[in-house]
Amino acid sequence: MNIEIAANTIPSAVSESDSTAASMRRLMLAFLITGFSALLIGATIGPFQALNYGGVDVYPALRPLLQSYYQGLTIHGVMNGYVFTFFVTCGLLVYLPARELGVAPNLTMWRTCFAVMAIGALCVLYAMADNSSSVLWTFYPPLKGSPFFYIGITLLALGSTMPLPILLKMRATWRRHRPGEITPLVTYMSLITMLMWGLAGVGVMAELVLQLDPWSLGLIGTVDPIVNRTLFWLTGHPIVYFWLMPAYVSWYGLLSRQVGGKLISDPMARITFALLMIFALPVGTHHQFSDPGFSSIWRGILVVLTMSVATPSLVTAFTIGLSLEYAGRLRGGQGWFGWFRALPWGDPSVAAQVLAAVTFILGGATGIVNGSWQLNAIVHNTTFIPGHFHVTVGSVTAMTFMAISFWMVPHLTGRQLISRRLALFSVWTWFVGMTIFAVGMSWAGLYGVPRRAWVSALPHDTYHALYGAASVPLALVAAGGVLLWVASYTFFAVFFGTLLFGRRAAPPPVPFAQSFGGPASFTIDSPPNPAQSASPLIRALDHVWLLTGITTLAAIAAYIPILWPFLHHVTRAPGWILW
Ligand code: HAS
Ligand code: CU
Repeated sequence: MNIEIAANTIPSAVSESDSTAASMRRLMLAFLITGFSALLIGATIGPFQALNYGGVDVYPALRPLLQSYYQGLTIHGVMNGYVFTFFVTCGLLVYLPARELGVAPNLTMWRTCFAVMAIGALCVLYAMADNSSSVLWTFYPPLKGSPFFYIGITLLALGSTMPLPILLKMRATWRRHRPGEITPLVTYMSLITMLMWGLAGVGVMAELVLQLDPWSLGLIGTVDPIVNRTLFWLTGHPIVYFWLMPAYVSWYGLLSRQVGGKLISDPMARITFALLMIFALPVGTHHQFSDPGFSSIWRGILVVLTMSVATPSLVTAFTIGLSLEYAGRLRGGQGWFGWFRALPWGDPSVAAQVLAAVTFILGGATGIVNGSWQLNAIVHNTTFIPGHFHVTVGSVTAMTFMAISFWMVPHLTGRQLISRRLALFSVWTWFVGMTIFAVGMSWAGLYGVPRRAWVSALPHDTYHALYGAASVPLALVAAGGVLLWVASYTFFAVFFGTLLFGRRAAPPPVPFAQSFGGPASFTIDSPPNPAQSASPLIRALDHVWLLTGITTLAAIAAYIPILWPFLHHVTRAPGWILW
């Protein structure tokens, strides 16, 4: 297909009848449905784990479907953390830029991305379902799963980087027609996210291709656990930004329009993304504060780097906070909090994103605790950590993706949401459930309750002797889990109900936000904006390869000194199957 011919006929006013536009919509819908189907599986299992901490052991009743807590936890983490997020993100970060630029993506490449990830997801699902690979989402060796598991993860990871060349090609096409203009914001944010992820993926790819794949196939006999953990976290910290940045794309790129205002600052969004990219890779070892082999000097540097990577999120809090305030005041909100109340809370997409942002205040605060070396020693490997990540990925990412689906399913299918009220109910219940759950988990962690432990299988007396002091927070965990069940099933009723039974209506457009001083449209066939003034800093940030170079150097500088000694003191571990 000639991409440029398609480009001039795709979105803007004339696009909807175009066959490429129809293919784009179908493909985006496939990414969305597959992603949310994975969440359906993951979210169904989650509350069993919450009940486990509340002392209720449901696993014996779940046999032969689930053999153990660990099998359930592996499926939960992998389906939610990898499959759900990767599918939604790989759809979104191609679809939104294509719409913003008015340029067709390379559909063959995009379909390949889908197919590779789908095969990967099926392999992993098979390996987890037969209980051969209850190695949890971090798959730390020497725990040893089946080859299907590792090869499936390899395919998922590989597929998830495929939007990068698609984005680069679309941007190049757009720039040829609009010389001198800087990359439009949504495309910029998507591209930086994918460049960051492409670089970060090197860690886990090395781990899988050089160690875990051949090991599980019996081609090599042993692996080195510490080298593998370090390679995993080289990707494992950036992955949390691969979950966060697509949500930020929506907050910066769409939300201000959805609330009826404007984005307060386009440059702040760009600076945020550039900083997230540069700092994401070098901080991976903050997940290894308790691992042997790191010097105290490095651990000290790591604290500084971790606080640096939190800074762009603090910037986001103020930029998004002010953008919301602006819209709230335009809508007549007055005083300190009147603007907050005046936001369009009746729109489930808005409510989901604003509530997600509110939970992220707790997520950010707990992240800063984790990133402080001394405090990390108290909370590491306790339920405090899952407490933290359920108010980050479990709220910010999950709720923002739900929010996106509320306008996107109608946009893609021409079917109205079956019930705005049910959508709002699901969002509020998710918010309340996730907050109660996370507060309970974090609080219980401070009593030393271990994470990833089948505590409910202990004899009743032992459970109470060990964790009785934490009975209130653990009861909150169980209650939060049950609420999340209600929330997720209500959400899925709205999501799948809309797909199947939504009333036909004119599809809403993509709600691209306008920033102060920015043009209304960036599509390839809209009038050029030669006057679009950008500061030297913003022009510099548009040199994405420069940013990629800086990030690569930062990652090399951080990781060579760490890996070098490890590679000179090799540990050879055979595999363990403990479940
Ligand atoms: Fe984390 C562990 C540090 C952010 C996910 N993290 C995890 C794990 C996951 C995870 C999954 O340093 C566990 C992995 C495992 O299984 O072992 N994390 C941080 C820090 C940040 C952070 C410093 N994490 C995230 C995000 C995640 C995520 C985002 C997913 C999406 N994390 C750690 C550390 C560990 C860790 C250690 C290892 C712990 C251990 O020992 O194992 C920062 O990026 C956070 C910065 C965020 C902020 C908040 C900004 C607030 C905003 C909202 C504003 C509100 C508005 C609403 C606008 C500074 C943007 C207006 C409303 C009004 C009411 C005004
Ligand atoms: Cu991290």
